[in-house]
Amino acid sequence: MDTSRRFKKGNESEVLIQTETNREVLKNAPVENIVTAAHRVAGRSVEPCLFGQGGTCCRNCNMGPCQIIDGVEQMIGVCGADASTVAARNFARIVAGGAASHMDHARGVVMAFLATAKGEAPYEIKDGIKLRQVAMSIGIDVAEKSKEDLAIEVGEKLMAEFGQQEGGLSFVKRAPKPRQELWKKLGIGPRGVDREITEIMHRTHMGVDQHYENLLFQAARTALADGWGASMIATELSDVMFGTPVPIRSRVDIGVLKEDEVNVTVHGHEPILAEALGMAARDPEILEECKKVGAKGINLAGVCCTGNEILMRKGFPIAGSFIQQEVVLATGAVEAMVVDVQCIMQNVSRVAEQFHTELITTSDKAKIPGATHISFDEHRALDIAKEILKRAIKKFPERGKHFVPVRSMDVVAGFSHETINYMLGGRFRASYKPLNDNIINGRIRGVAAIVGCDNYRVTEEMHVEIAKELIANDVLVLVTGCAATSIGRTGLLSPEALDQAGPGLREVLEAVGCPPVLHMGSCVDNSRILIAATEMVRTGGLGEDIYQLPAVGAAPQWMSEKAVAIGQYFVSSGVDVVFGPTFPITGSKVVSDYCFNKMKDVYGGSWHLAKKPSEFVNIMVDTINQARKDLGIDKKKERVLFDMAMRRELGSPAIPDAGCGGHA
Ligand code: NFS
Repeated sequence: MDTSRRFKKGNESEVLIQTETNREVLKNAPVENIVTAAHRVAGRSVEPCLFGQGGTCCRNCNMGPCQIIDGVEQMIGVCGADASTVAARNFARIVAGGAASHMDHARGVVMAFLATAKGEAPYEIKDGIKLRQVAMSIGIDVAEKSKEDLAIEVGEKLMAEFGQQEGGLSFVKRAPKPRQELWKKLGIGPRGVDREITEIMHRTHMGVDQHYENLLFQAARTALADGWGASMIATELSDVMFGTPVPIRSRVDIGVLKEDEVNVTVHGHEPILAEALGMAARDPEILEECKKVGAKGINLAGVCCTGNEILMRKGFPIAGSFIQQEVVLATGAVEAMVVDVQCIMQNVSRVAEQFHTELITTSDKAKIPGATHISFDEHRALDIAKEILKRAIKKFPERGKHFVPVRSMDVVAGFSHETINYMLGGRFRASYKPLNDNIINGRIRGVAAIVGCDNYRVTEEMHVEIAKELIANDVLVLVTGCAATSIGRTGLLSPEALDQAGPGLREVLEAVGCPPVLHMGSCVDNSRILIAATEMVRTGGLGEDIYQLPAVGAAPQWMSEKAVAIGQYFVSSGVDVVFGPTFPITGSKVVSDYCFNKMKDVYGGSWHLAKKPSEFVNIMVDTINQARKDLGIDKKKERVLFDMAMRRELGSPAIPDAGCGGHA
């Protein structure tokens, strides 16, 4: 496709949304007319399909596709399926797609974990304390077992839960008791990880489950198998294997690329590949090869959630979030982009082709035309990682004209549940009590998670606007995924940003040197937020179940199916969740009413839809205030309302060295 004619204005084409750095790179890129997803969004001649957007296009059989219009008798499906059935079926399939991604990711982690425990992979069991905690939490006797034997037992038990047919998942038992009872009563306790996906695909096949509520219960069960199953398995075992994150300083944005080093960006999701590349990048043999081509070393930088994984465990910088993946390559300064799975735009291959950059796929599940494929196998992880880096080093002398922006921002990441425990409670009395106490006394109004993707279809940097207004209102903000990266680009992941927090939040966090926005990791690490919420309940004073907490979640720029699966496991765990600017069931009034209202009665939390940052904030603060009222802790607290002038004034601060956190 010749797209150049459509973008006569060159790299500065009018696009819907760009980060400042994206604009700068595209303006100065050594190759003209680089076309990114932003250009394609802006250049589309047709509006997004309303049936698709509202979830009422059915293509599950070959009598269709059928476009259903809610309430119009002639516009039900050929089989008779109405808007509620089709919207619920499509929604369930979205959840299945998202959950399956986390489940397959988790399976890979368990396989690497077992290989490590058996001494067949070059990683090690880094966090022996967490290994014992995890083992005990899933009912394994830890007495007198070597680290390796215990790890094998833990790995095998969790691996068996993928193919399990009956019973429950071990980590589900970590949820507050009333929540477990509710899931039991509703019949949505997940039985096995893979079983729930298969059942969704079966039940959404033509002519099977046709009751929207029944379909949505299976979507909830599958989402729970993700959040309290697969994602939690992935996070917990990654921590045991690669180390539980502690506060660590690093930088984010495209300016982390280096002039005098071999730039290797690692993009995707699985920490196993990135960890191996990190080990290989410091190998003397590789450093020697670098010297030979006049490079000072390997600069490994992450993109998307791989970035979050290696940022929070190793302090490697993040070059970009989802909407920056093509632009990172447009610098012409990247020798290799190494990818594994998920959120990799096919167009990275076209952009890479215009430079010396080699695109390397590594998962046999994810190949891209035009890319070099090097199959990754954890048993040979280090050798493969070295082979990849050697290819990148060879490319270094071929680097031609390029442009590396100066812009990058200091961040402090690494706020695992364990870290929050220690930071707030102190090393010897690790506890959530100080957090709960400060919520009860009103210094902290509540807790909000801003998660999920960034998305070129959204015209504003919503994450940032929302986060700023929430912290100004004394709401502690937790972030993961690309939302974390985009918020990091503006300096809010640094203790210096406490200036922008309300007086109560500032007072509490200043004492421990935390930023007002806590980076909790990748999207799989949203399971950390479930654990943190459970711990808040367990600590006491804020109710008996998660739905009572003054807590709320949002994914204002979501694009991936994974985000919907995550949202659903939060809702089913009792948390109110705000998505926008669109939501894929709005074509059915019945399903909309169910998701936006009735789920509140069923789970204690429901979905909400918002379009603008102010709408997100209103819903989020109101939800928190209501929870405070219900708990009887709603002492009068002035609400800070932002007008345009205040928003402008809160531009990105210049951040000097961050005070909190360890080495980078
Ligand atoms: Ni989450 Fe991560 Fe980013 Fe969205 Fe994609 S990288 S797993 S799906 S785009 S946050």
